[in-house]
Amino acid sequence: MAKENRANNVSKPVENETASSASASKVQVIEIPHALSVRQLADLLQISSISVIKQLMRNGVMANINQVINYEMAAAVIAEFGYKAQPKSQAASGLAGVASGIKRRQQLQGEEAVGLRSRSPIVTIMGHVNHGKTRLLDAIRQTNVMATEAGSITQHIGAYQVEVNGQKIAFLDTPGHEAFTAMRAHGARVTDITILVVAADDGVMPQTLEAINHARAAGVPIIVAINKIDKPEANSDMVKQQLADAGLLIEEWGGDVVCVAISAKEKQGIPELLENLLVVAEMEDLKANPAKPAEGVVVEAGLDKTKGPLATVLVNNGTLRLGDTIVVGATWGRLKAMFNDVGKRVRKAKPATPVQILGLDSVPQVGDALTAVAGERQARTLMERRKLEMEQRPSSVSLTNLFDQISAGHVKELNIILKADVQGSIEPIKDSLGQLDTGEVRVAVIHSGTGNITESDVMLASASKGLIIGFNTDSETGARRLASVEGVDIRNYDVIYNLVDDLEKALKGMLEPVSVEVTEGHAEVRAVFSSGKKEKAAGVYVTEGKVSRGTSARVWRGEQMVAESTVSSLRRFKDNVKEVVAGYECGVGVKDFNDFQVGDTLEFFRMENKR
Ligand SMILES: Nc1nc2c(ncn2[C@@H]2O[C@H](COP(=O)(O)OP(=O)(O)OP(=O)(O)O)[C@@H](O)[C@H]2O)c(=O)[nH]1
Ligand SMILES: [Mg+2]
Repeated sequence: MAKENRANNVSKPVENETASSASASKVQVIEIPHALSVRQLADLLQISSISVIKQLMRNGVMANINQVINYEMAAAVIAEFGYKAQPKSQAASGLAGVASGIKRRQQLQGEEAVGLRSRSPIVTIMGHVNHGKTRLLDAIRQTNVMATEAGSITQHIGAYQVEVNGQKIAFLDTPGHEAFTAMRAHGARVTDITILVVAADDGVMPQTLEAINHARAAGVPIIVAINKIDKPEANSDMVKQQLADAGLLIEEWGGDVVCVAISAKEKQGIPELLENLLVVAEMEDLKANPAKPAEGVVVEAGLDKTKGPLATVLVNNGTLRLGDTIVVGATWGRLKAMFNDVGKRVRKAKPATPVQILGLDSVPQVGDALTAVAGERQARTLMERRKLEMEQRPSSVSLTNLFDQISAGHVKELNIILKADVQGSIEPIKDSLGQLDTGEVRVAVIHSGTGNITESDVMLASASKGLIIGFNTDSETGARRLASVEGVDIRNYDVIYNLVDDLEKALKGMLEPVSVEVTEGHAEVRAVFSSGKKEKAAGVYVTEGKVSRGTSARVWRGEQMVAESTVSSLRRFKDNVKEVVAGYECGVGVKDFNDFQVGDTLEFFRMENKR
């Protein structure tokens, strides 16, 4: 595509509509030093760094925001924007500051900084149902996956890699924020950039907002792809307005979010989208050290009937090599074979390259971390250590443990997912919660919406170590189940005052603990005998769990409870004992109860302070 053509996308400096035809004397002169950073150049031109990076790319220079470019490169950019560059006198040069900044950064990163190379980005596509995520993935794949030999089948391995202007980009094959957040909940940050697909005929929808909040919670930058612009009813401006309302201000409107209009169906705008992806990747300054042993993340896994356990991994640091000993989640193995995204055998995989691997002991889980180690012994040690870490991982945040977590320094920001019956309830609740910030903890509503609490909400809470507040709303069954697995606290309220009051108390460590009953065991009465003057004891057989002295007990006769009290005596043969476990017989006395009958059942329980 012609250079001039693309330059049209760049917002031109205000005073310069006629730069090309203007006489040299009218062109504004900008003084620049021998070298300066991209950011400095952007400041001088009073435009966004993204615009500078884009222009540099068009000139064949890949530079990130902190990179120092020379006078010639800067002058070329300045000219494109209709100004004239002129060397600045030495003394006034601002480069000293830049250089020291860079040096500081390198010192900060210490040895780690040595050997770091730019790596290509890993991208996830998100957006509302039917807005064209899958179609876009396919369009990118069809147009940009490196050509395979005739007849070979491109296989879906969970991720693929494309090449744009000699630069690589990796795409995760599973679109949607659910998969993205599920991985994050298990500690894996895979995605560098997310493409938010919004259909121009439908606009910003609930799951668009969800996707925005999921990406934000993860700190992953967003590029907007306004899709389906081939449709007659497409309305890009409406989408832009709605995005602005959602807090995403696109470049064209003075913000810094890159936005590209596309049609996945007509394969329109795809090259622009990919080029812009590279620009944002440059801004992110993604680095990895290919010389190190590999680290990566599992993005897909399964069992092949003939090949055994298979996993697709994305290497995010180091280089993965055939023959490497690797630990992947709770399993390990030696790398027997590796295939790239077009099914070709490869011997190594560099950072941000998806490969399918063979040789693992068992099937790992999506989101598991891969680490290359020196040998089997190191592999076993690492697996042990991971297991321990898993067990010791601080429990998730709940209202009851919140204060402890704050005191222990585990929580600096309380992330809340707020679901309410109607939109009208959300703002007042958000406002009230906003006033709860204490010096130590910030209260942040990272996602809010109307409707039931969903699995996606639970995953977001889990990944963000947050809790869910439902206002006049219900939890979906799947969400409730997932919440108990993930240890996510869901609180339901129907009065705003109570909601705010509970949170305030929790933040101050004053929340009354909720007592819950924990069953300890069951026993059957097989005999009744006298144990004191008037007291009766039951000869019981412990069928389940255990019975201990002092524990609470209920006596059941069929469906009816005939007593609730505590275990006052516990004997085995003639001896007083503290505890008797399932499978043994013993004598049990229940305080203030002397009316046992053979066939009664006893239930033992204790109360615990819990959420
Ligand atoms: N006209 C037009 N139709 C499109 C375009 N992109 C996608 N579609 C159609 O929109 C529908 C949904 O596209 P998908 O790619 O399946 O959407 P999705 O976001 O993956 O949907 P889910 O996976 O269900 O969330 C399909 O019928 C596509 O053919 C486009 O650019 N133009
Ligand atoms: Mg789809």
